[in-house]
Amino acid sequence: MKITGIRTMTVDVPLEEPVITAIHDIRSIGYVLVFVDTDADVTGEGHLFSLPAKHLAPLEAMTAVLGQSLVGEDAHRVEGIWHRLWTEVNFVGHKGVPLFALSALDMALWDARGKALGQPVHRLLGSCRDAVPAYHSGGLWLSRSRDELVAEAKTFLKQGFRAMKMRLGKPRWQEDVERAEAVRDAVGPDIRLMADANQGLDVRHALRLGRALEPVNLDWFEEPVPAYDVAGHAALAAALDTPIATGETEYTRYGFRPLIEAKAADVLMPDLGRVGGVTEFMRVGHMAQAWDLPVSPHLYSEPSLQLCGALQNCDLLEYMPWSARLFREEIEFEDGQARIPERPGLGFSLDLDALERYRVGPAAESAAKPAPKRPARRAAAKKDEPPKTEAKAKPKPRAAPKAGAKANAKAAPGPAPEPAPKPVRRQRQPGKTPWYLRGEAESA
Ligand code: SMN
Ligand code: MG
Repeated sequence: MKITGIRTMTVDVPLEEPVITAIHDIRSIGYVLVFVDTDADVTGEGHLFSLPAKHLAPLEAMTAVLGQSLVGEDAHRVEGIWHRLWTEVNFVGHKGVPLFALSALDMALWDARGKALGQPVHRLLGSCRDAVPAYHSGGLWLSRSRDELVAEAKTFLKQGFRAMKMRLGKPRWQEDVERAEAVRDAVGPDIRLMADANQGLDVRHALRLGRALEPVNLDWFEEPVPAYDVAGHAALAAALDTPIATGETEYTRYGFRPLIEAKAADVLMPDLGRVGGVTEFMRVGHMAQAWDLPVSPHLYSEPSLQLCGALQNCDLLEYMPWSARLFREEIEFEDGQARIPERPGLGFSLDLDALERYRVGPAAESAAKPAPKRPARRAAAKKDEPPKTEAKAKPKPRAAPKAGAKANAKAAPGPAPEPAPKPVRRQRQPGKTPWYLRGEAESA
């Protein structure tokens, strides 16, 4: 199965309400979508997300550039392609933008493989389960009042969830404890409750908070201190009974290995779009098995289901409803468990019609066609820019939540959503210089 071309597209999808954590104030999510075309009548789809969306341009550029070197390759050779790209990005670095790009391409290759072979990816990887417990992660934000936390936690229960995650990081640790106690009282002792400090604390603060939280019986205390502070995580893991979870900010097995060696984590949280795609997620998952450590995927709820279906030590999916708008299919829930899709490939297809209104960048030139010529000078590029008066997409009424999601989302949780910001649509200039190579950054 030969790769005939790589296409990319960027979208900026507004959130219904701002997301506030210790380090985030998120209004929209930017996505790079990547399509691997093949001569087998199959297109593999992958994606990565960007916070904030204005960083999409370099992410898309790197994805398109790495993708170009794959044309003519056998799409089944995912391991070989991974190694080739890894070697190619040695100079620019084995973390950051190159790894996001590699991850999205790897995801698309596994999707193509699965589609070509008529098998879901989890079966190609060695399947272990049909469904996985899912925790609701799309709420219980730091911005919620205590009453709102309690109401939202109860809503998640009504929706069928048996696990959920709240955020920590109030200036007074006593307030975090009161909030966690309120949620625990609301959900009862049998619900799995996790808490995420989003790297917002220092070790002393996290230690006092962690000790005071022990009676709340959290399933884990996530990213208590900055992700780079491996020793700090290790000190907390040694001092607390509550398991420490981290890893969403790490790249590749070489990021996870020191965490394991330092005993800095009781739960590892690889992020499919950052760790190095499906190929590298599996390596991290298997490495964790050698230490009897569990892994739980960070975000990327839909494609990560395939990893949950393939790794015995992966027993909890993070369910974040944001990404549901990307796909035609929905996650199916039953009794708090998410079913592992049996559809070929990753099992979720990008809903390009719905996403068109959020488009910020035209598809990069297909690698199958001659590469677009870069203008010799920036001044030349300016001529190709779209007129300054950009067409604004008519804000359509928001699509109703999809049916499958409704099964677990009958009541709208939390406070009334704010109106979504109007999406800005960039004019497409077919055949011209890709938008990210033009003279001026256009991303919002
Ligand atoms: C998180 C990460 C990024 C955006 C919002 C929340 C959080 C999580 O760390 O693990 O869900
Ligand atoms: Mg987190």
